[in-house]
Amino acid sequence: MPTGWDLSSISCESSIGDAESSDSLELDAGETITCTFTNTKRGHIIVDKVTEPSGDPQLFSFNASGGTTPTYENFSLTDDGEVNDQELKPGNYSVNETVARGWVLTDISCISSIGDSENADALELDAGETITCTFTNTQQFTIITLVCHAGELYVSEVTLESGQRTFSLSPGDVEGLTFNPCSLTEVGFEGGFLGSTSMTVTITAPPSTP
Ligand SMILES: [Ca+2]
Ligand SMILES: [Ca+2]
Ligand SMILES: [Ca+2]
Repeated sequence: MPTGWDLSSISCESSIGDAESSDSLELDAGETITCTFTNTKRGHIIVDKVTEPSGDPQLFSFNASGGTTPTYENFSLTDDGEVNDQELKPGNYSVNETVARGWVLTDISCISSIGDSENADALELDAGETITCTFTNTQQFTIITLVCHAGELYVSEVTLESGQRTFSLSPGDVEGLTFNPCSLTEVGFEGGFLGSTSMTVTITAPPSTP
């Protein structure tokens, strides 16, 4: 059997109406037996990962299901790494992503080599078809740590650009921000934005303990 092919059926017909099996043919005088071997080509499901911003090293896990011998196996991807390419028998499959913390799944698109319309959660893989699905994730800014002199409570504002993960502030960057002689305190901030190129964040430092 050539690789990428399966023997899907064998049928034998006798000209005199006998029941015939290809592994034990009983040829009678004047009989013609016609055997048909049918091979089915496997297809491919390819999944590519794209991150915004591009090339982020974050690993994304995918749950895959469907198929028997072989089954469609789970896998993980990064943007820069190889795509996942599995050779499978024609049938119904699905693939979905476990969205990593700090990321949003912003697009899934699947393209069929034979022009079918395909959805990642209900793929219909045909013989010889290649379906390529691209999962795009957009990064939220995750943890922003503001290091400040926390001798006193202050409120300030900064503007973050899309894709920006961290920032730091210096005296004079922001109106009202002053550095008092006191111990350093880390202030954690978590949030995210989509659909805009910038947002303004209000940061409130906690009261210090004397
Ligand atoms: Ca016969
Ligand atoms: Ca990629
Ligand atoms: Ca298809």
